[in-house]
Amino acid sequence: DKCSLSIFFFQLERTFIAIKPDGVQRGLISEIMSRFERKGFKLVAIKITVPSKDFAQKHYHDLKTRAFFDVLCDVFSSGPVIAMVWEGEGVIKYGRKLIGATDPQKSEPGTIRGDLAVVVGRNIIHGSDGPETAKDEINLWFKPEELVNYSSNAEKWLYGVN
Ligand code: IDP
Ligand code: MG
Repeated sequence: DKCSLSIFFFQLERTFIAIKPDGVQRGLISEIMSRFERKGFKLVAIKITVPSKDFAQKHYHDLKTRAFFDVLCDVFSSGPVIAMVWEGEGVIKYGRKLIGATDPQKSEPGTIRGDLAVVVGRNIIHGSDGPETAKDEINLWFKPEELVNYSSNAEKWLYGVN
């Protein structure tokens, strides 16, 4: 019937995005989320949680040899984080564009860090840097059943599929 025909098939690329404790404390949750939402990306998982330091070290394990690793993990576990998974075509790479450069001083105006942050140690948001890290980070932060599969009404207008 007509209902079962209205199932759309998309490249279900997903990325892990976190609003860090400094972004939460500064009241930037909805500001940051709206940039992903208005772009056309789809929220498929979200939670608010205070990561333990041990969990922060797992999340940032790639950086464990860096001098700033300990401070980074302290800041990251210092308060609530908004952990999210966003879905859409090209969301991993384009999510990084929305976020801007690691150092807010080098982030372009119009990006999240360019518009809303000043120093690298308080750059308010995390985003996966590639397909492998996206998969690993989503698995670290969420159980499979916490990821919600649904089609949004906007998809046919975003992607032009009908
Ligand atoms: P990214 O968040 O843009 O992916 P990464 O190189 O993965 O950047 O570093 C993770 C986080 O570590 C950064 O977002 C930033 O908060 C922090 N960081 C990176 N480089 C420095 C530094 O040179 N000094 C202090 N903190 C840093
Ligand atoms: Mg990174």
